[in-house]
Amino acid sequence: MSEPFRSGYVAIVGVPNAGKSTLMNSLIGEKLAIVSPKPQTTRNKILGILTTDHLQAVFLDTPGYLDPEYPLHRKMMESAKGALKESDLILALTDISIPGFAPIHPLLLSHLEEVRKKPVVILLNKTDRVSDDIIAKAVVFYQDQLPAARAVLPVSARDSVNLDLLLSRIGEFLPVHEPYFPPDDLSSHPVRFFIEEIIREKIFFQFDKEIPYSTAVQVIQYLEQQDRADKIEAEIIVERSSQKGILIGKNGTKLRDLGQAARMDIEKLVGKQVFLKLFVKVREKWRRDENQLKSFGY
Ligand SMILES: Nc1nc2c(ncn2[C@@H]2O[C@H](COP(=O)(O)OP(=O)(O)OP(=O)(O)O)[C@@H](O)[C@H]2O)c(=O)[nH]1
Ligand SMILES: [Mg+2]
Repeated sequence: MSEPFRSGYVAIVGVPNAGKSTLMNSLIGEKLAIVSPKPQTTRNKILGILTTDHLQAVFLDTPGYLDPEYPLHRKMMESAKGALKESDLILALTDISIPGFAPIHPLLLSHLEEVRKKPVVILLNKTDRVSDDIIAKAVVFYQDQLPAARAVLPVSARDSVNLDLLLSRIGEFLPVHEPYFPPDDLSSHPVRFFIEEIIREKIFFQFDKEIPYSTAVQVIQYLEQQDRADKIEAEIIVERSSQKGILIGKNGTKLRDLGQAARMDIEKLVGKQVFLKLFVKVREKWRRDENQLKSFGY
């Protein structure tokens, strides 16, 4: 007799920069979630779907756990908590390349306590950067941090090391259930969302200091055109006019570079050529304003 089909939601949580988005992308085999070397890249709960012959795992990539400093941070922590509540299985990702290891964030521990009946698997990520000795020490350190965890598994999200094993462990924990999504679906977010994320990713790569953290992106127009490039207009929202100047650059060069980099990825996403027009707008203190946060999708 064949095994019954299993299906469920799998939350991926952990500190900023641990490699949560990288892990989800590697598991799914597509670059769905944006990734950057800077912390706090992910701001929303991002859904990614993996369907095999035996199972459907609906992954929820989340913003990294941090001490909230402003309302945007609080929204980010709410969305991580929401993912924990929706999930059937929790993958707690750690970065073991950090010397001495970082303890699991206290806010994550308290959120896990609220969902303590759910299985948690600890993933020790970035094993490609450390020795076997460090991996062995990390197993002990994190099992001690979270004694209720059902398993501790070393992985490299970037190099796809141990992900087959992880997938079979995921299968063990998912309930017997019909698939939630059609087998070919990779996500449930609209194309606009991914376009905004791609532009944000390029900002994370091309700008430093507070700029990536002070920007939001909104697609304001998407005009599909037959036999011609689609027309996309997007606004980049910043908090101060000085930031607007930095984003635009001398003679508009910075904004042009940004638009070019984003356009290439957007074209891969939509599978055709696009015209991308970017505008920069100042919305003072948007990160602290509930209404603006909502209108920007947070
Ligand atoms: N060496 C190595 N680097 C990795 C691995 N996984 C992720 N990274 C790198 O770590 C950095 C952060 O990766 P992300 O996937 O953006 O991390 P995240 O946990 O989603 O971060 P936030 O969204 O900011 O919370 C990127 O530079 C990745 O390339 C890994 O297994 N090995
Ligand atoms: Mg991320």
